[in-house]
Amino acid sequence: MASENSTQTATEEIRLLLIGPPKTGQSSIANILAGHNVFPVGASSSVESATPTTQPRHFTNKNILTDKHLLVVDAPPLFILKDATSNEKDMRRLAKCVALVSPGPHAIFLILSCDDAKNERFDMKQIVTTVFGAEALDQSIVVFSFIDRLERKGISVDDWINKECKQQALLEACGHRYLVIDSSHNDQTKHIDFLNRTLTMLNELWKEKLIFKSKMFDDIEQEIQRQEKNRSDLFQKKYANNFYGSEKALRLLLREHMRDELEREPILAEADYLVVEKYLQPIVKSLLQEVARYLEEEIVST
Ligand SMILES: Nc1nc2c(ncn2[C@@H]2O[C@H](COP(=O)(O)OP(=O)(O)OP(=O)(O)O)[C@@H](O)[C@H]2O)c(=O)[nH]1
Ligand SMILES: [Mg+2]
Repeated sequence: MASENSTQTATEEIRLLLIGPPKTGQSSIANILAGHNVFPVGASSSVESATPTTQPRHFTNKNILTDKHLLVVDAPPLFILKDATSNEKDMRRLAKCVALVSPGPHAIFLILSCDDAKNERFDMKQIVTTVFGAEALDQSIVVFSFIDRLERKGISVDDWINKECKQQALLEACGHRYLVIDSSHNDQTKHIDFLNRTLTMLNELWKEKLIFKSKMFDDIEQEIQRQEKNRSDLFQKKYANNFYGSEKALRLLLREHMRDELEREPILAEADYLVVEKYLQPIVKSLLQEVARYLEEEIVST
C-alpha cells in the first residue's frame, strides 16, 4: 500500500474487472477494492438490480498502491439482457465495461454468494468462457460473499468450500484461487485483511501471467488509441502543456480522461461499440438461452 505522502507519479496501472450474477455483493466488494464508497450498493430485498446500469462503472484509486493506479470496473450483471429486442442497449453497456478495462484486465473477479441454491442458476464457467474465452479463467479469482450466512448456520467456510460448494468445476478452472468475505459491513480491519489476501493472491497470479489479453481486447485497444489520437490536440491544450511528469504518466492521465468520456459521451461509445459488436453479437446469442432460463426461474420463485 502507498504511504499517505507518496509523491512519485504513477506510470503503471492495475486493472481489475468484477463480474457476477445480480445481488451478490459485487458493488460492495468493488468499493472495498477501490478503497472508497463509489459504487452504489442496493438493498438486498429489492428484485431489480440495485446498481443502476447507467451509473458510472469505473473508479481509479491513485493512492492505494505504491507508484501504481488501481482501476476497478464494476460490470453490470451479465443477466441484464431481457430478450432479443432489448439486446442492443445492454450489449452497449457490456461493451463499455470491456472498453474500460482495455488493453485487458490484470485480474477478473468472479463474485458469487455462499449460497448454492442461487449459484446453481448461473454457470459462471460457461459465461466467462463465452464472453472472454476459456483462457480468461486462468486470470480469474472467485470471490464468495455472504459468508456471514454460513457463520450464522454454524458452518465453517472451509467445510462449505470442501464439502458442500457446487462450484468445484469453476474453482478447478480458476486454479483453486478463491477469496471469501462478508462484504456487508464497514469493518475496516476486515477490509484490510481482505485487501491483503487479495494482493497476495494477485502477486501469485502475476507470476504466471500479468494481463489477460485476447483478440477482442487488442481490437478494442486499437480503436481507443485511434480515438485518443483524434483527440490529441484537445489533450495537448488541456493537459500536456502543463504536465511535468513522464511520457508514461501522461499516457495514464489521457487514458483516464478517455474513460470518463467513454462513460459520458455517446459518440465515443458508439465507435467503441462498433468494434466490440462483432464479438458480442454471437456471445449475446448464446447467453440468451441462459438468460431465458434465469428469468423463467425468477418468475416462478416470485
Ligand atoms: N449479509 C450480507 N449482505 C451483503 C453482503 N455483501 C453485500 N450485502 C448486502 O447485499 C445488498 C446488495 O449489495 P450490492 O453490493 O449492491 O450487490 P450487487 O451484487 O452489486 O447488487 P446489484 O448491483 O443490485 O446486482 C446490500 O444490502 C448489501 O449490504 C454480505 O457479504 N453479506
Ligand atoms: Mg451492483
